Amino acid sequence: MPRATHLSPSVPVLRTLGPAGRLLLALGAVLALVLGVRPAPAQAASFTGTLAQAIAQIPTAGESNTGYDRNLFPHWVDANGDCQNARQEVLISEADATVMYTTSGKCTVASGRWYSYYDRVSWTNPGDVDIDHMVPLAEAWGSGARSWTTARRQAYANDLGDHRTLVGVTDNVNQAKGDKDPNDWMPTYDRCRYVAEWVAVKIRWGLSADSAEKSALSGYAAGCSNTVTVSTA
Ligand SMILES: [Ca+2]
Ligand SMILES: [Ca+2]
Ligand SMILES: [Ca+2]
Repeated sequence: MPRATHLSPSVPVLRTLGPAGRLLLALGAVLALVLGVRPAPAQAASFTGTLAQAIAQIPTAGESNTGYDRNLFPHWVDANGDCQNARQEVLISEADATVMYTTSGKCTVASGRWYSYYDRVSWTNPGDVDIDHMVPLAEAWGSGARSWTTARRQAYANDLGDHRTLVGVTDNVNQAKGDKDPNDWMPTYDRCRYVAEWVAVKIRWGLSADSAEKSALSGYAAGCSNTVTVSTA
């Protein structure tokens, strides 16, 4: 018998029911309203929790950098077409002093002041500031981005939608970090912030973590009181 017959009784069926049957039907309808009509939950669009809960949220998986090439993550792009590429956009948004530009077109930053929290140093020449991919491109590749489209990898490499993905830091500190995850490299200062931002970026982009990285994150997190709130990209 077609299932729809059960779910949508016709009026003649109602007429054949006694008062008790109609009452049961009405109760069923109320129950359906309370329990049944909520749409199935969509994939979580955001996460909020303690740092430990956030770490638990990240799937554990082995990483492989086979096939990685920096060019598979096109950057820096100018997604909104205002002539400022993503590097310039981050410099402009993170500056804590008035930004000067190389030309009146304001495409390229000439000077300002940027605080690198990894080493607690400020710079006024943008040439001293690297825009760090919090989760390095090679790390992203190994922990999930190898199965993405180039368009999604480009969105990741130029992510202006969450200030934690791209962070202006002292150039030689960024170079020391290289492609390393928190099991192999940590900044000198503000490690709780660093771990919380690392974890937020991994959740935002649905990236996994290898087991050594997870252990390292949990070890650092044990001494942190941070909470993590993040929207998925
Ligand atoms: Ca732009
Ligand atoms: Ca802009
Ligand atoms: Ca890793």
